[in-house]
Amino acid sequence: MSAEKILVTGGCGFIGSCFVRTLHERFPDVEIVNLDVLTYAGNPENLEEIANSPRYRWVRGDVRQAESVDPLMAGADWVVHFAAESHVDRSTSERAGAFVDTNVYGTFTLLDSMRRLAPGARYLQIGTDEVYGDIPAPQLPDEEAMLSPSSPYSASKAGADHLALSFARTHDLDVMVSRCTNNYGPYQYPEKLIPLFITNALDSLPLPLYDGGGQIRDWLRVEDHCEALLLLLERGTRGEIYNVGANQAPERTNLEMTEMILAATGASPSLVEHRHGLRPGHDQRYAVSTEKIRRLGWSPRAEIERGVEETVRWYAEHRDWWEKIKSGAYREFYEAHYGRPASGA
Ligand code: NAD
Ligand code: TDX
Repeated sequence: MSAEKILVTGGCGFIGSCFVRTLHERFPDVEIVNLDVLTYAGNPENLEEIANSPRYRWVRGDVRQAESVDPLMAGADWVVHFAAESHVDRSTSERAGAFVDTNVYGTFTLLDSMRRLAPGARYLQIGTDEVYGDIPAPQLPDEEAMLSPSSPYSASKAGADHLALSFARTHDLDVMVSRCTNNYGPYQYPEKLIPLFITNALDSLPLPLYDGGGQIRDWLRVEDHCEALLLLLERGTRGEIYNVGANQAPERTNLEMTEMILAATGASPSLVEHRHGLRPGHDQRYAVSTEKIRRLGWSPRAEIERGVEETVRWYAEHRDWWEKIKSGAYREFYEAHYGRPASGA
């Protein structure tokens, strides 16, 4: 461990908050600064348990604004960039501009600040496997594969990856890019498939399964992702890209994931509601080769059935966390997108 100050962006979101909790637990001598503007997806409650720690500080500010980023950058040893617009369904509507703005320009602002104020820091760009696009089975793209993003979300993330790597080459910065598959676990905003279906199932509400449910995602527990990111910060090679994924065998379709959620919640299969046309350009399959990070010594620990059961238990025991979200501004997006109310409320 060679860092004394770590700047994390987007730490009030799903994966960022897991990463901050992990850092806080693992590194007792490190100062953690979390820059998060709190979009609809950001929630300081995700980090309530360390809110009063003298080693942790949340600063409400925008990664797109140098005046927010610069004061936090000085002295940073690691910069870990999670902040993003992250929901594909929101990027396929008129909301797409926010994705370009935050994911591309926000990444630029952060890198430019690091170039000026912390040129010796190690930077990790949190990317996604979606940049490789729709992958025919049984292919597993490695880090050299061509990028072929399908949605404005994944295109903006591909742009961010390229910017990060361009700063490594042009300005000789210590930059790495990770590209992870779909995460699941506690504190995930209930717009993504797993938390949406779990919370709807717990309330006996319909589960809107898109396009037949035959699509494949390589589900990874968020804690396993965070372990991979720590390993990269400690042992990764500068300038390199690393895929991260569970390599589920057998691969699971969305329908199979839905059945696991139904089994774990005890909800009725009749809740499944087949929907079409809600995800234009819907990718059939995501999958990546993870040989490179596995060679560094990482492998996922969580097994999927148990992971889903534990996740269901967490949402069942934390209704206060998600009921507040589902009765707030989230309702507007839900009603516009699915054409029905988000809850019985
Ligand atoms: P999330 O939507 O839960 O959280 C995003 C966080 O970023 C929020 O706290 C939000 O307030 C903050 N944020 C957004 N715009 C900001 C801005 N302009 N300035 C400061 N903060 C801002 O996202 P997540 O699911 O935790 O994803 C985190 C990162 O991981 C993203 O970069 C995403 O692309 C990537 N990723 C996610 C997954 C997944 O399955 N969720 C998989 C691979 C990669
Ligand atoms: O209501 C739904 N019904 C449904 O069938 C929703 C929200 C999703 N789906 C399907 C679409 C996808 O095939 O489930 C699959 C997963 O969808 P999401 O949870 O929205 O995730 P995905 O689009 O795969 O993207 C996620 O993983 C990669 C994250 O949102 C990204 O931030 C990450 O980069």
